[in-house]
Amino acid sequence: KELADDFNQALDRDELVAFFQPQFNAVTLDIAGVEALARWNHPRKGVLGPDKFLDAAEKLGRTGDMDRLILQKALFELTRWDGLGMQIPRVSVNISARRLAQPSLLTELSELPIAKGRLCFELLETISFDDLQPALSEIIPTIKALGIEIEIDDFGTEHASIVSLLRFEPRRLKIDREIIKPIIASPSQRRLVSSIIEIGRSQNIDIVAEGVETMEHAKILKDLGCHLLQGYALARPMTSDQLIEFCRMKG
Ligand code: G
Ligand code: G
Ligand code: MN
Ligand code: NA
Repeated sequence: KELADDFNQALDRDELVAFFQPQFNAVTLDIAGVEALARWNHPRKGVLGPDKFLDAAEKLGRTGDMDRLILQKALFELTRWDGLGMQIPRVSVNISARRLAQPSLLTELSELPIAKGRLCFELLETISFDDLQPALSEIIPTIKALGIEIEIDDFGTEHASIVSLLRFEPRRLKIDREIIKPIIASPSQRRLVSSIIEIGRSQNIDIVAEGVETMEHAKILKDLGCHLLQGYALARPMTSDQLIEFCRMKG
């Protein structure tokens, strides 16, 4: 409860930081992009993950403000990485239903100095299909027209129909880690992932696997034709400075 009260101050005191986790090309293992992940640098408790503050943010109605802040930080770092000559093709940020519903969103986005294809919005599968649906069918095309890519997050675990998802013509689908985890032991689970990749292929949509925790996962996913890999086996979420070092080491 105390933590929830503090969250407003976290935003006002600029205590939120963006961590970044690379997504890799499954074949070349080059960095294809990075996902920005919110962390709260709490003055007493240290670095906290979203499981500790997302509910509070939602309860206070400030998820949209948090998303705006993380987007600003992500774009600031992208410019910094470019300046250092790093090859980071794009940055992805998570977008909540609240952020999509902010009246100021499209104006704010249109003022961003962002090159086509270098920013991606990850939408939770759950966002798209309930109350926001009518508004979304206007907002999403406008976002795409600004050169921002759309990726469906946590694909396969929520209740969205595949038809309603594909209507938005996302650039990528990210398969949830609960689906990825069992692929080593379970042939049936491998076939499921293979089918999702096939759906993507038929619609010209790239597939991202998250929760790639071992190199064996990475190899199976590559062999199945999965395009992008994200997970602890390849890189953990890290600060921008750590990412800079990571890219230096990788050469
Ligand atoms: O690192 P991980 O524990 O970072 O994140 C857990 C979940 O929190 C992610 O799956 C994502 O859905 C959510 N999340 C992380 N960062 C953000 C953010 O900036 N905005 C929103 N809306 N959700 C986020
Ligand atoms: O929003 P999204 O669900 O895409 O955010 C990714 C989440 O997955 C973050 O919470 C991140 O910390 C977490 N994550 C990233 N790689 C791994 C992994 O290999 N295993 C597990 N269990 N979680 C991961
Ligand atoms: Mn995500
Ligand atoms: Na996810």
